[in-house]
Amino acid sequence: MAFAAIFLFVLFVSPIMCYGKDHIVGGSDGWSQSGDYSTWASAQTFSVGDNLVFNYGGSHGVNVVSKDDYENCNTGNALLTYTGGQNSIPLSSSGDMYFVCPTLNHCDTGMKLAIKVEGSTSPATPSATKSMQPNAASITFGSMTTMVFEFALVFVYMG
Ligand SMILES: [Cu+2]
Repeated sequence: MAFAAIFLFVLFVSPIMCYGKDHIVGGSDGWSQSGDYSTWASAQTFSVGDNLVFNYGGSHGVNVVSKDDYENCNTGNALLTYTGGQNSIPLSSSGDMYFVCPTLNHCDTGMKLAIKVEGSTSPATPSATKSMQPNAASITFGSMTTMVFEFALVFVYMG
């Protein structure tokens, strides 16, 4: 019984505890043809565990593409496609990610976004006190999750 409770905790509660920041693409203007997404992205710090949230009207969409396809506005090779007007895309690994609108000519007119996702374990710069706080918090949550998981493993071993 206790094991079941811990198992459920590890499965469902821990991911919520590790829930990261939501980055609303384009802010209140959302994902549209009038946005400047390189400027928007340069003001953000993307970390593993964060979410990228796209809000847009009906004629738009979101394709996850390769770097080449981003640069050439090629929408025919999408790695992932999102539709529906609102998407929350989890940033689950570090590295570069590229997004374009699949609608004809929208990428060429600026509906393209490149982001760099930083690993959550990368050390914070000493000068950036504000950004150190979330990092410290995520380390604490990470350690707690590990502790709980190990505790659950002990139960499995004993059982
Ligand atoms: Cu579009």
